[in-house]
Amino acid sequence: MRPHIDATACRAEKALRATDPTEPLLIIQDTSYLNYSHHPSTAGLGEISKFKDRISDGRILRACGLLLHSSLALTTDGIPLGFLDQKLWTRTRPIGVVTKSGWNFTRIPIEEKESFRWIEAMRNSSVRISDPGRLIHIGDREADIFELFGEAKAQGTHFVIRLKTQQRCVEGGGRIFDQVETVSPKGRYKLRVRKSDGSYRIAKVEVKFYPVAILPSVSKKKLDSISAWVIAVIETGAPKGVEKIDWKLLTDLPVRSFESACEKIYWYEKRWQIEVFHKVLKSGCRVLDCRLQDAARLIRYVGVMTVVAWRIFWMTTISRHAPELKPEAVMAPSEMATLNLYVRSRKQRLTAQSSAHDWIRSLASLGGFLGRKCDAEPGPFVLWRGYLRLQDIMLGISLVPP
Ligand SMILES: [Mn+2]
Repeated sequence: MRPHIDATACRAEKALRATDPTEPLLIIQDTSYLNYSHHPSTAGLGEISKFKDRISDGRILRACGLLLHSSLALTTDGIPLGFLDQKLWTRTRPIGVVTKSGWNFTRIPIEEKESFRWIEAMRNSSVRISDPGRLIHIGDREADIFELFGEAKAQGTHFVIRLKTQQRCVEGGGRIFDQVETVSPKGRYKLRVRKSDGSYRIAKVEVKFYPVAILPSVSKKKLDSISAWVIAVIETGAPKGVEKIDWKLLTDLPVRSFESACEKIYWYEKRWQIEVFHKVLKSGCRVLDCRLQDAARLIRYVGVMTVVAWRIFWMTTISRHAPELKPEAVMAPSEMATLNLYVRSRKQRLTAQSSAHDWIRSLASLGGFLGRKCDAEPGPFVLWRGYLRLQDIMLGISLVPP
């Protein structure tokens, strides 16, 4: 991953230099569970879930596979610049300590917990950028970790994280989840939410915000309280049968106006892009089909494929959000030359003056994209297929003696 991470840091620095100093760069962290339970002969895989059991030959097996924790650098326009940090591993031992009352996670120091990955990732990605103050780390409910809030302060960086812990207490008494109920809404906002069938719906939400000083949990009493702002996003009039939007976000950035709250919500909405990346990796690049028989090999394979998947994902967003970019930004000269050999009619051949958008569409056409008037921009799957074919064509050419 090293060269990719270095190149991402370089792209991130360029993006920061090219934009206004008030413009942040989003660092989206998330964990994806790669389930290889259907490959029973692969050795060295760890458990990925305590719950998802299946029965085979009368034995109960837990879902097993790899865990992937990524920190994706994303511009506020939604262009993924790459990963500033990544961790790919298998679980070798159960997490937590079993006490009389069951699993106990609070007695373990954070450095030994698996959730330490969030703190490590924040640290690693912050030190790779010259001005960590312009980074906003975004995380879902899994990132509701008290030490992570403190780490942001230590690194001089910022966060917008969704709260999970019902018990989060604040100075002056009370719990955030109870307090929110008593605060009156400051305005309304519209969210575009993805439904389970892949389509979108518009959710009307009420926005509330107020400052808090968060206390550490009882077992971490030594830690200082953290000053932050809560932004609550609560859907009103949700249609029947859908899960109502109810987000309690926490940010260390001051939220003094409704506009400022909406900006943070907008950044949090961008978190979805990492889920899109996971989909490109799994469904687009088909990493779950890989039949390597050893976890260590599988880790190396998936590691390489994350970079390939990022590139496909990046191309997809470039052709949608920055179509006028120069083609050299997305393709190597050898790839462009080969692609042009494949295009039969001289009229349709592209030149160095053609935009990245046109080149990406041409690559997609190798994957079966028809480019009719009614077609949307090419998606990751068709680009992945086009990319594979292009690599094969290039290999074929290289095998022919000059
Ligand atoms: Mn997650």
